[in-house]
Amino acid sequence: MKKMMIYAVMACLCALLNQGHAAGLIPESDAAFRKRMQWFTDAKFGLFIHYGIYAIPGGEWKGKPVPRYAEWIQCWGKIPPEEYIPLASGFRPDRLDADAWIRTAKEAGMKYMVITSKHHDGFCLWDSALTKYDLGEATGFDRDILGELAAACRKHGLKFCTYYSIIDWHHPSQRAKQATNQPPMRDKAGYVAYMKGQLKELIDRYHPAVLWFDGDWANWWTMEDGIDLYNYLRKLDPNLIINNRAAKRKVFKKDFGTPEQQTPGTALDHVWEACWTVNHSWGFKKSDTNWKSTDVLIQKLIDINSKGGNLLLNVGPHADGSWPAMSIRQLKEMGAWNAAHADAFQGAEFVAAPAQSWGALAQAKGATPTAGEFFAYVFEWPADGKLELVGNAFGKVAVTTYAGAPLPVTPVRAGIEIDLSSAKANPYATVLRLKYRDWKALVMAPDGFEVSGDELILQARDAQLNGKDLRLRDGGFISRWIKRDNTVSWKLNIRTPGRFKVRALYACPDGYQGSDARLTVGGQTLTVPVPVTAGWGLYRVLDFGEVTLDKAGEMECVLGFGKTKKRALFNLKSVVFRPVSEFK
Ligand code: FHN
Repeated sequence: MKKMMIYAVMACLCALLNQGHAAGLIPESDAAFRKRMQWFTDAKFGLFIHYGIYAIPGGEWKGKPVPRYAEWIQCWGKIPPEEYIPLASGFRPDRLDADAWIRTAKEAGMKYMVITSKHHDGFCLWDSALTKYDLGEATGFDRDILGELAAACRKHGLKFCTYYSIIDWHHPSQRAKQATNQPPMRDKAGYVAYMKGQLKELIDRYHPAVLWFDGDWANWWTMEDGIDLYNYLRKLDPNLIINNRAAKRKVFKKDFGTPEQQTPGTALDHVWEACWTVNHSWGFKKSDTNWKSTDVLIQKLIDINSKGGNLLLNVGPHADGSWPAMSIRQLKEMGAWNAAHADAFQGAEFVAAPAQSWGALAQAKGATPTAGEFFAYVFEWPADGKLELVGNAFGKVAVTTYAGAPLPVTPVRAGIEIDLSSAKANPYATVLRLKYRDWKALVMAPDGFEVSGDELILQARDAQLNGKDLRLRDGGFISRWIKRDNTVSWKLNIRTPGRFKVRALYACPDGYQGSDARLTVGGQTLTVPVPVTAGWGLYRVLDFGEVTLDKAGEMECVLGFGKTKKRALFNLKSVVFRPVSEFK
């Protein structure tokens, strides 16, 4: 009986954690939470800034490139503290123009900025009374750059927010000969008091709208510590928003979840914001020229917003406070597209409509199933000019280009087909308007497969993952399919033997495509090459062809690499067996 009680309590706790709540959190009604989060969920797009003394080496040490993120150079460059700490004396943000930073963000369509007030190296971008390892004392630089940025945010109507790392390689409690991702902890109570003191300084001086924590993976930091910190901060400022890394990001989802360098496959059951870099490294890295193209960035923003999330897009300024020219260009081009499509950017909101393999869907604010307007964002222009929008039934619908030119519409089996032959594709993303009455989502397998109800749908979340690298991610897709022997498998129960069309929903961006995917079921093997898709979060249908399953009963379906192996197979959401004929 006792064991049953324990399991019951654990089940309740997991259920609560899954909802993003956790025992001991400061009480707040759902309505009050929604009110407090309103500006954030409306914002859709924010600027992330990784700025600190790590920008001085910019990913190189003693003339040699150091791998991985530049803000981690003290760790990956194996730099002893006595060599790294003196960097601070040369840190002079002379060319930091706060007004230009925030104006550029505003023109891009961003509504808030998050800056690293203290990253893992422990260097503080403000003059803290609790340490000398800060802008005021370690550099002799006498400007209050956080104060300037906060003022510029107020002037331009953006929210000023600060990032703060729980890990602190400089603080005596965690100081080590070699900085690592799991620094020691010698005096937890003392360090927590230091953190709380610094956070109070930030709140009292700069009134950040969001405190964006990081470093939650530290093995000495617990959920209880996070809840205590969260409650402490909410009491200091009841309107403050705090990200889920204040506690443990894997189980804690308040105030918002923070997928990083990845976009969930579908909407999530909590508020969320995906953070991405415009190239690869968060901090400025001289050798990092992996700039994302503007179409990828715009499609990423649309894809994330269409799933109800925010995009927090990172820029890594040079040590002097100036920005890389490419970052300025990327934000300007994003801003031009957002301004030219304002109705479909800030005027749009999430709608629980079946995803489309060619792009994304959203609705105009205030739309209802009875009447309203959808925006269709076309990333992949159909070769034949016919765009099939599956999974949505309309009583009446009129489709036009964003500018309002009518487009012919034909009803099809699982939705409508739009004739784009008279429309012109936008190089970044083309927006169509669908003014409708009486919309409803059809019964859909996730992600756009039209279903007649007798399909067999094998979802990522139901698969057995055979390979320790494979990961099932938030939003229901499998990633990290990198080892040749990695496979996923399902048990298939065939009730009506027959011939089946087999398709998968996959994502495989440029540079990873080209492997063969091999699917075996019922003693048959289907092998197809994996074409490129526009990004890891942008899924397309992969057609494996047909199989004959002529016996009823249970069988195994296994999916993996074929003979050709490139850097990855793909990200996978689902495999669908659709009956094309039945054997009576
Ligand atoms: O280790 C950090 C990393 O340097 C960077 O700050 C990212 C941005 O969210 N967060 C951590 C990695 O999860």
